[in-house]
Amino acid sequence: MQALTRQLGDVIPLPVSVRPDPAANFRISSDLSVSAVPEAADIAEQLTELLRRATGRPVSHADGVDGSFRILLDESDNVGHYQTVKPPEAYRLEITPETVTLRAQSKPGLFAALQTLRQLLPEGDPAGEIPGGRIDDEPRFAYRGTMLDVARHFYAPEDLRSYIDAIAQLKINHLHLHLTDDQGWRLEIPGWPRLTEVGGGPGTGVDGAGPGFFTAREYADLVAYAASRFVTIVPEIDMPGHVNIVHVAYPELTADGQPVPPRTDAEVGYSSLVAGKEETYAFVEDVIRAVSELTPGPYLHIGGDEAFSTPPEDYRTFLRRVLPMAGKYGKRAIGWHEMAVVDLPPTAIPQYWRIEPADNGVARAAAAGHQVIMSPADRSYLDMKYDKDTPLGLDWAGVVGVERAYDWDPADRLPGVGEESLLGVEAPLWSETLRSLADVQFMAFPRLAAIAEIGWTPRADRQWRSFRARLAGLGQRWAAQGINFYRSPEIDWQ
Ligand code: TNX
Repeated sequence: MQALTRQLGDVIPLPVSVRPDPAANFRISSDLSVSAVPEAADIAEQLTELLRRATGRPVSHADGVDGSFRILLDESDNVGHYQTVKPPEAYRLEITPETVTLRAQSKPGLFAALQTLRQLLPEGDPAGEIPGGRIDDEPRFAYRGTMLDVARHFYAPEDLRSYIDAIAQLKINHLHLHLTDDQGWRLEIPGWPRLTEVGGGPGTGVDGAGPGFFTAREYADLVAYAASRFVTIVPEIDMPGHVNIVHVAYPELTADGQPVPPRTDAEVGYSSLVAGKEETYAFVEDVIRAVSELTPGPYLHIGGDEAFSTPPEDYRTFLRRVLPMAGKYGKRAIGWHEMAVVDLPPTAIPQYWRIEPADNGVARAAAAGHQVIMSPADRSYLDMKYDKDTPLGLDWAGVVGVERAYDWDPADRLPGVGEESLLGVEAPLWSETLRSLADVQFMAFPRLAAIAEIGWTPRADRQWRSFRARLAGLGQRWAAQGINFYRSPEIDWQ
């Protein structure tokens, strides 16, 4: 590892305001100490651990504001760059020769400051420097997400924890888990044990290659771990399509009550819950209640995509019954954009994934005041190949290189869905072709860094040339962390 001091702005996502002061570099010395307000003891612990690892030196704990690294919660100065009240992740990071100060009004801001600082640490150099100056920063969008499909292939909780650590460094703050699909059901639901006995058993997943499921306890632990990284879990139960495994486990829910065979191919659009059957809604309500109880975050994703074998009128009937159930159990419903064919409950959020800007009710929903999440497949789908030779992934939305993932804007994607309608941006990763955490990392990194910057950095400040140069530096950190990122030839990796 080179002992070069980073430039203060050498961070992804690029901060809103960077004021370097090269005369104010902080030199790593032998008496590093961390002090924090009591509310931020957990963040102090994470900082202490990072400093120990980066410098190889001991790091002590200091009381009050006496540390060389200080973590402060600050109520004053609450006028932000975009809003009159700052978003929770707003922070200031100040580096002088004597001290490094992380300051925010709330803990998400302190955590964001910590991620910025982490990218500025002289990793592996016990005598290095942290670049001097001041950063004032806050996100463009509240929702900066990524999705992982754990249905087509399951990943163990420890793999997900490692993935959460990696995405949180990019200030990604939502992890959408696609928990169910035709080939598998990955979350235990009380009263419906066969969902996971069958749907998480051997031979599930695409090609039968990805068995496994979360017990309710494991899921709750994962949600709590994500929260410690300021990541909100967004659980998805995909309905009314993508449900073959439900019918394998519970044939009484099929149209004629007859059993159906399990399927492990990657086809879509052939299965459907039965809209005209009362048992369907008893099942769905049990699932929505259980998932809502296990999930402290505000969102529940009900899927709604590619229901090609659900007659259109049945699709509407189904959604009109099911969408209000999310609200009944205290959640805001998110659904793939297809759901916008019905009048949505006021807080519901369509997630747009189309390639071409043809509308299907999303602009109408935005006009009615709904927030939208942008995930256009030809830019943000992490399962698309980087180029035609990429060994993993699909290409139905084209190939998506790093520049292509970076050089677009969510506010331009769909007429009628501008900045003010956007809750944020999400990069989905479907797992039909993936078999391991290493495969997930290979598809996600570096492109997730591009989506993270789109979600955070002011639009006018984003430039591919700058991003490309900063990405080369981040690659070094990924390598040091053992992250299996794709060394795209578009980047001059260091
Ligand atoms: C479409 S886009 C799907 C998924 C597939 C994915 C593969 C969307 C909401 N659904 O069922 O896994 O393509 O890229």
